[in-house]
Amino acid sequence: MTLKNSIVLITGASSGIGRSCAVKFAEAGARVILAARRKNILEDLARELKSRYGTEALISVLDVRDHAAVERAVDSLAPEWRAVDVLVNNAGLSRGLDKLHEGKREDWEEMIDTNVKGLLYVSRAIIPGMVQRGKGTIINIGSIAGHEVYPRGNVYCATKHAVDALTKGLRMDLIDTPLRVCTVDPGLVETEFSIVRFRGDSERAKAVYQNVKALEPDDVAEAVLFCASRPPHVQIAEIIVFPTAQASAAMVHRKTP
Ligand code: NDP
Ligand code: 8X3
Repeated sequence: MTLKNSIVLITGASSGIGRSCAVKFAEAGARVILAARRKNILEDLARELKSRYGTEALISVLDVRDHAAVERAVDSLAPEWRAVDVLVNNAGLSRGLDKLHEGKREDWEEMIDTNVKGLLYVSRAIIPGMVQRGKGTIINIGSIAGHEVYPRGNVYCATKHAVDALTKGLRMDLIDTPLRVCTVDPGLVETEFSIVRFRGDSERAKAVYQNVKALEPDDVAEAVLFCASRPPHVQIAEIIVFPTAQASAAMVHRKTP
């Protein structure tokens, strides 16, 4: 299915997997709506996409945790941007790696509000239009943490298990429509994810990717693009992508330096 001139809304487009998705969709000729909180980064990305691919890109400075802001952002889309063809629900984060009984309430709330409620708010605002138009692909970025739990992953893993349940539930609820619901669930990807998780502790973040060739954001974005570009009768339900040196959430082979 060609993506040329299709409208693709990507949450969390300012970094990592979301940014790579924006580049891949732009390369494929799509028009992109770039949503995240960091305006300057989105502006730079929009400029880059315009100069590299001639892409029409719209910036949406948005905190997905704010349901009123999400509704306003979608309601205020100009008519030529309204008919979103592909929604990539990517915005997400992890905070901390603590034992549950020692965890911080504010970390739990940020993860649940972003990864679960944020995804719900954006989906609720965008999907009715897709249903009305009889066309649309929703691609959630889950995680291997949505299939397996790892020590100290407790709440982050719970949010990604919730994303898995929401993906499956949504697919059932849309069964009588032409809409498609997909999930791309990566293992270890080197992005800002660990810097965010460890609140700027770059040494600790670097250690996560030490002595292992992690996935690059482009590797995941290619899987997302694959889901979106299948013929209309093909629905890729789920793709799990690991680095070659990973076999489960907690089993990563690190080369001895
Ligand atoms: P990054 O930290 O590099 O990117 C996260 C993106 O989410 C940023 O663009 C950030 O933008 C955005 N974001 C975070 N909170 C909000 C918010 N409240 N409102 C709007 N946007 C928000 O991490 P990744 O690219 O790795 O993460 C992307 C997704 O992939 C997440 O859902 C993550 O859980 C998932 N994932 C990551 C893996 C990994 O190993 N890296 C593996 C499996 C899944 P801004 O700060 O500008 O708002
Ligand atoms: C991010 C990957 O394994 O750190 O979802 O949870 S992991």
